[in-house]
Amino acid sequence: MIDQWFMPAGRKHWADWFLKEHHRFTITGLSRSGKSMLFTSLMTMLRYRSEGRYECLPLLEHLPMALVEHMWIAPLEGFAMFEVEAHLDALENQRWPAPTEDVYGFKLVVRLRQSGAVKKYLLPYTDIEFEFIDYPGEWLTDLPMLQKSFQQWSDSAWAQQMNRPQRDYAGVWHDAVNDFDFDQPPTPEAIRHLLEQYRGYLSHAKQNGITLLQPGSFLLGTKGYDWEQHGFTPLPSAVSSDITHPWTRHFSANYKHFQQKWLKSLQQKTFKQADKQIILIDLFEGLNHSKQHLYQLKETLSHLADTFQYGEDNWFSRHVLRQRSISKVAFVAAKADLIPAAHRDQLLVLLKQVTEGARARFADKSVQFEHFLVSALTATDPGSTPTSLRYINEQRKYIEADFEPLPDTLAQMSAQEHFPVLPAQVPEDYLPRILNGRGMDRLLQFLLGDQHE
Ligand SMILES: Nc1nc2c(ncn2[C@@H]2O[C@H](COP(=O)(O)OP(=O)(O)OP(=O)(O)O)[C@@H](O)[C@H]2O)c(=O)[nH]1
Ligand SMILES: [Mg+2]
Repeated sequence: MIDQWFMPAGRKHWADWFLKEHHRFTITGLSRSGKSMLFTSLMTMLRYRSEGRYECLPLLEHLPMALVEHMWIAPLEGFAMFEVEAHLDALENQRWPAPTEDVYGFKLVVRLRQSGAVKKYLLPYTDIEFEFIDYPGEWLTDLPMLQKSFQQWSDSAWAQQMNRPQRDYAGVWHDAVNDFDFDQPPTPEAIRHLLEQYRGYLSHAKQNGITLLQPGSFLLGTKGYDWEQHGFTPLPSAVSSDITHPWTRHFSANYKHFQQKWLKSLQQKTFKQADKQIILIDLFEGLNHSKQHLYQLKETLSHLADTFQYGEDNWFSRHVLRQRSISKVAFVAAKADLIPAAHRDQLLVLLKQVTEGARARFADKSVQFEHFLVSALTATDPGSTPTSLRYINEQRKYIEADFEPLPDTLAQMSAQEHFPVLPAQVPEDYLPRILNGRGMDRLLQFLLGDQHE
């Protein structure tokens, strides 16, 4: 049996089977939650640290370091390379990375040295590949549409727009629908008019911190889904309940097209099985607006729970990390530097409340949850008191701001209350600030580390 492995063909087979272990991480994060900044920091840290010959790699605390021979970053097959240079250029010019409009990837390859005498001879190294995929957050919120018919989606979209906070931004769109004559045939002009109105609502609501916006893909530029050709909008239930209605027929057909030609391939390519799940959450947008916005975020996260997928036991886990196959999900609050250290415990409490609905969906599964805070780029400095921070404002003045404590619970927050978010700009010394990012080691440990800490 062993003899076979010495033969080139056998060795090759062995190599294909065991030498390449893939671990895929898609960070699940809504639009503007900080995914691209997080990947930019992650890649920059990995680069710097791997060039530093790993001595300063607390991130790999749980990986037997004697086994690591070398690690490097490489393009990911089938994906355009994650635009780290463009993002670093933006930071160099004191701008945050631009919103993502397409899918990008990269991989971290960790080459392991085998320690056992026999293994060492048979397997001079093992490449473990960690794949990272970045995508526009708008794509994510569209995935639950795969499970719905046009009519179901249309009805749920209406219902959501009738509730606050969405209702506050839907007035123009609702007026346009009230004034619209659905007895006219769905001509290209009439369709365009309705689509423009609906897109107007989506982008207005997005600018005002709404996360539950479907289809989010309609908000992106020209690279994604061709909504001008194959777009649709929700229809009043009097129309959508009649499947023979010309508007219902037309939009149902476009909706199916969206599911088949767009969402299915998106799910297969971009949101394929991930080994561990990180759900990146921006609480500041909600805090900036209102309590209803935070409840709305909570609702969005529980809708997304259906699209979460979990990894299974694999060779790497069993033999290198000695894990059992327990799924693990980390809910991570991004941009923690936007709040003083004195209030961060409260932010964590709020994070746990916002994820309650999503967690309840897994009550019957063996899933472990972690909650922690991260800042990919610590753009603020401690202020003169424990409750203040210093930061660079939009006029590029370095100023200090003091913070009220966050509410103890969401329920305690009054309907009018809101917590303005700091418009912190990118500091000139962004690089050391990336390398000292808060919570990044915890994040990497979660991704690469032992499950039984
Ligand atoms: N202070 C601070 N702000 C951050 C941090 N990370 C992201 N931001 C802010 O959040 C914004 C969105 O971050 P991105 O990384 O572009 O978010 P994204 O999830 O990639 O967004 P999409 O590409 O639109 O899906 C940035 O433009 C920054 O203003 C951080 O670590 N600290
Ligand atoms: Mg992005």
